[in-house]
Amino acid sequence: MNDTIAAISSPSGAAHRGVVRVSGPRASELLRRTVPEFLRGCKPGELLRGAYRGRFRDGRGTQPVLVLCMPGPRSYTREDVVEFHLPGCEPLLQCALRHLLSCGARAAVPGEFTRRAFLNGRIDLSRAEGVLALVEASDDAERRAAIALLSGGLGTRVAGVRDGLAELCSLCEAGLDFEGGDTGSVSYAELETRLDALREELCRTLQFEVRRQPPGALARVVLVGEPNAGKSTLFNALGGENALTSRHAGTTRDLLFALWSLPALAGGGCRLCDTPGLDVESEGVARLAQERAQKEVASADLLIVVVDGRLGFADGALPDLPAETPRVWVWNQRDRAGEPPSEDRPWVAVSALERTGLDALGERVGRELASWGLGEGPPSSADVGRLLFARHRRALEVSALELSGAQDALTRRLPLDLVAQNLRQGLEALDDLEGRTTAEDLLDRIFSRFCLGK
Ligand SMILES: Nc1nc2c(ncn2[C@@H]2O[C@H](COP(=O)(O)OP(=O)(O)OP(=O)(O)O)[C@@H](O)[C@H]2O)c(=O)[nH]1
Ligand SMILES: [Mg+2]
Repeated sequence: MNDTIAAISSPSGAAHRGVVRVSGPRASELLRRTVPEFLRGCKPGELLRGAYRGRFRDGRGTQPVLVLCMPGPRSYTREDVVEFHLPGCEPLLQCALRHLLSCGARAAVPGEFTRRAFLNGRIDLSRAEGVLALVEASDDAERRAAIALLSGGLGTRVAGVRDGLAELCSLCEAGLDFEGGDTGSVSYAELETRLDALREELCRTLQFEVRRQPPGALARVVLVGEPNAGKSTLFNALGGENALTSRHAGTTRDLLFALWSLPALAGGGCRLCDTPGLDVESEGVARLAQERAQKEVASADLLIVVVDGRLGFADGALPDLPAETPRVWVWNQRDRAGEPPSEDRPWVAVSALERTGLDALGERVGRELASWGLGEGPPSSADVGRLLFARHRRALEVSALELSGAQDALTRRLPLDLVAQNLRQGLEALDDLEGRTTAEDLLDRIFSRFCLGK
């Protein structure tokens, strides 16, 4: 990062003003060469904070310019930053940029200013993503979500959990030297209490992330089937939820939503909806529940038809489903129903209760959605913000899962090194979220989606 980058950072097209932005150690030198009058009294390399008017020399002629000088580290990138505000005419801005490049700047790649801000510790990754999401927000919900990211809301919430987790981890690791049952300075019970609190906070954060997903952002996948087929059990298994299930038909009354991670999809997953069992005959409240379910079914991108394998599927058992909506057939309860008759439908056999066959189901659904162009392919700019949120959610989910593992190990009084291992992994997932340990190629992917000059 010891070179100096430059790019036009205003949107293309005619405007009153356009901005060429420069960041790096040679910013003041470039300023001296293009607008010499300001720096006359300054030492070489010195840059004084402020805004100045003058004339920009682009090698051919001069243009009126407003220069904003922001010496590092109190600048967006923490480097010396100079912005040239010029008349907003594209050829003129291009000419100014070319001149800066000929004077020794390098053309910035998309997102490079924000990447520098991140690498120099000015912002964490979720805030960097907030910048991107804000630039690309296409409606008010997205804009609000982006601002929440940008203001570091997620980072702050996660930082608390992270610190607590790091402390817990070192307590466990310190206790490793003690013999069976004894954890040294703290008891198992105390570790449990602390872990409980952290896990709860993490789950709240996760819930918050789920709720602020822009509606309609992800492909909508709806679970349908007869009452008691095991939809809610499957919903819980796929979406990590805790919806009510029971052996009585008619347990689910309302629509329930969760996010189902499908890494194969560019969007990172889909929105999964659990519905009341579809029943041809129903009245009263049950009738109202049916109507809601039907509405959701009508607007679904894909239906997962859940069938209790012991009963099989009989035509006419379900009200008509929209013929054009793609669907995946699930043969549930295979642990007690056995495998499906292979010839009748392209079944995916699962046991929602024992959580088997779920990967195959995810793969089938992902493939199906992709083949309809849903959540697949190079993401459109509007999809990008969603992808970022999906990344946050996955990191939170992984972390929550590891904490459950740790909790389980504590409850069973397993050796502390096992507990510590889970905690470490939970911690690493959170570090990924903040970008502390994020791999270079993920950073490339994230920042390459920014537009030039940001
Ligand atoms: N053995 C076994 N039992 C299952 C499986 N899936 C669901 N069950 C059981 O089947 C019963 C019904 O499951 P639910 O998930 O509540 O079914 P549902 O389709 O949501 O039912 P409604 O909400 O009433 O429409 C529960 O007792 C579950 O534990 C499975 O794969 N194997
Ligand atoms: Mg249910």
